[in-house]
Amino acid sequence: ARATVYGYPRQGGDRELKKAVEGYWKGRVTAAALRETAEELRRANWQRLAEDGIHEVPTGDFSYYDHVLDTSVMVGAVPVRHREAVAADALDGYFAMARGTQDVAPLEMTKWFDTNYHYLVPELGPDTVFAADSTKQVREFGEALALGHDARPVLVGPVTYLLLAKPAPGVAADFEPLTLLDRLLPVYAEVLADLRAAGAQWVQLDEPALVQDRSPAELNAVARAYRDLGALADRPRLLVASYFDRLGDALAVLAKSPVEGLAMDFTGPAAANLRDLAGVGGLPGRRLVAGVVDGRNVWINDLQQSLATLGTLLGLAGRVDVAASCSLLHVPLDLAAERDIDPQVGRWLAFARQKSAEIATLARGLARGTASIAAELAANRADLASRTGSAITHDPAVRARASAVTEADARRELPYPRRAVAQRARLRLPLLPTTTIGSFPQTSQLRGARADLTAGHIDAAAYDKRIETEIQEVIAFQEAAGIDVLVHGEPERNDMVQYFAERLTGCLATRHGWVQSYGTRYVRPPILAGDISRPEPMTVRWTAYAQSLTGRPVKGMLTGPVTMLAWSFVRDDQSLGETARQIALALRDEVNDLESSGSSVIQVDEPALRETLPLRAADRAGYLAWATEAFRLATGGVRPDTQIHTHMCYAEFGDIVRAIDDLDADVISLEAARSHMRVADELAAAGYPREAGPGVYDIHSPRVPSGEEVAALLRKGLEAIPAERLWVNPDCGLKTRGWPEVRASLEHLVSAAAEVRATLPGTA
Ligand code: THG
Ligand code: ZN
Repeated sequence: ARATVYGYPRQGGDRELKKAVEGYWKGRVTAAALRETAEELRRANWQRLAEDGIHEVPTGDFSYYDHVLDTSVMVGAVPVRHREAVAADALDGYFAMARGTQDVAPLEMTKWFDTNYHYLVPELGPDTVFAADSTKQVREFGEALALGHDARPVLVGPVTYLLLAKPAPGVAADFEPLTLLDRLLPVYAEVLADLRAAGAQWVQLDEPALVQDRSPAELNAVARAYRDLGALADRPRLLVASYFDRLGDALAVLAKSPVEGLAMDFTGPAAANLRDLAGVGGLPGRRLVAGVVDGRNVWINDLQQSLATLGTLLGLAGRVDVAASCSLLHVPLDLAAERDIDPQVGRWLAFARQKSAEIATLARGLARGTASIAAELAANRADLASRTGSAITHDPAVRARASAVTEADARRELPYPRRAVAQRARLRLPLLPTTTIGSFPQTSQLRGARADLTAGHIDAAAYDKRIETEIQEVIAFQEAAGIDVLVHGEPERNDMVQYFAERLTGCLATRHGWVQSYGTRYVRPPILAGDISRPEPMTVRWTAYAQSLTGRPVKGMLTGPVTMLAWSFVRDDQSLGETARQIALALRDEVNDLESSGSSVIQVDEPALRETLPLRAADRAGYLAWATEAFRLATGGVRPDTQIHTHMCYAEFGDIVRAIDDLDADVISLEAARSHMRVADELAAAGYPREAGPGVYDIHSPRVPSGEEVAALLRKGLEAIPAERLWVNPDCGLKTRGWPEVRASLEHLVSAAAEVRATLPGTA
């Protein structure tokens, strides 16, 4: 048995790639220097993999920005609007597709299945002409070969590539990119031949789209694709990889195809692949790469259990190799870089390097028998036992409280219509009230103050003073601008989940645990390691301070339980619903404390509610049940006249409007400016009965909207939502924007609200 992986963190131990690419954008790094950095990072990664015991390394998984964009380049799918830039300079053209330029918009970005990685969506149409460009794949494979590695190129498979694409601008919305399959396959054939000529024995084709519900027509396309590619004379052996869930109906299709191997996920819910594989009679005479080490979470593997799985699989395939369930792109690079993690918890954790070592150990155990890895198995057993028996993972007080939760806890005292009356009486807001989503610009002084505190250059008192000054300025601005419901601006927060994770018992922050979110942007997801509780209030001090400065309501601002979960590494030893409930109870205390300290409006953000929706339709109802319960549990303890807001980013709410209603929030703010208030229509069409603030100012652009534009959007909103229930707010938080544009935009927003308000019946 051999040890392998499908992909690896790209950024380097010190985010060298981010620095080089952003340096190139700023003109501080030459194209040659960027190429050199990239080559060195690839070399270092393959060396790490080899040192950690991986026999067959992946190539082509590296990317300056995104591997789906790289695939678009490989197949020649460059949108018309980017062709000029690409023709002028391939590298600059590549970045133009990724980020846009003064003149052209970038490709759209969206989530890579249910991970927190975002890819650039291919734009295709009936006129798309594909053309093979195997340069990058061949070069990187050649590099690994020259360094003496046994290497396997990894490509996004043709079916997944097409299923991830969308109709190009100007193409009919019902155009199905999959209809281009026959045009795309010859391009893949050419790339495969080039890789064969370069010496590749195997090529991996990633088809994660096959773990989602697929129609018979789509499954038919899979059959055709692999029949045709399989029939090619001049090609390497083909390994078709799937991950993130079970293959389901696609398994039988692939098992019947002439490919030489399958790579499958056997972790979590995908463990059902084991049963399904037996069901189709296994893969006699063929290669099975078994993803038994979770590639997207940070926990150590249960080696004994994995060996048992591998043992069963031995009887189902000609040859079994060992891998992580998916690319290691989704986990941080190296646990050894962490200095502050409690060693008690550290022994439960594995990042990319540690996972590679686990894979190597399992491959050895499979090849030479368990006796050959006796020491590793014993250490692993002890580490696992220390987790099961730990007071960190089992806090009796947290467990008792969570199991005592009743239905009534997750329900407000009065139904929404009666609360709305009580809130109107208490808040006395005008029609079309104005507010913002929570954060104000995070200036370089603020970030500097935080860095100074971390480095010990200033003490906590000096830092707090700095935050108070910032809050004073934010409150003064909002009062002067005439905003109705104010915020404190969140100057004390770095990242909206990290801030809370640092203050909750049972959560861990990392120092270097960067994971690529998109392009050169990274996050350090907190690790939800144990039972979660709140030792003391987390935000009350700043919200109460802000409220003390003004007579207008100041919104308390919290991150909701589903988003906390979605943007963290979660426990794999209990259900997500259980963890969500623990977080919800901690947040409930915070919500109640905010109310006691004088907050009449409290916002609990759930931007991740939609994006966490399970990949398979059958799993969605169960998810939405615990997700909405967690939100209601967090917010259900306040008085009827305390107004609960929530906020979600991104469009496409259509399929969860019912769930949004189930949150039982009083007011929701949503992103809408770019889609010209389509969300308002969607809410209205679904009969959404509550107050809503579809965003009227697109904060993703530095552009300042005119008062006229905002007023026009508001009038559009009024066609769908009555004035008594319509709020006026930007699309999202303002922390990434600069003060000058925020000042002007919010002034326009307030004046537009006043203008439209004056035209409403009964207000003249
Ligand atoms: N926080 C967390 N996860 C997230 C988001 C978040 N996942 C989804 C979405 N938001 C991703 N969006 C971003 C936006 C900006 C950045 C990262 C992800 C970003 N990162 C800085 C960088 O790479 O330079 C580093 C930020 C830091 O210092 O912590 O700008 O909001 N958890
Ligand atoms: Zn948002």
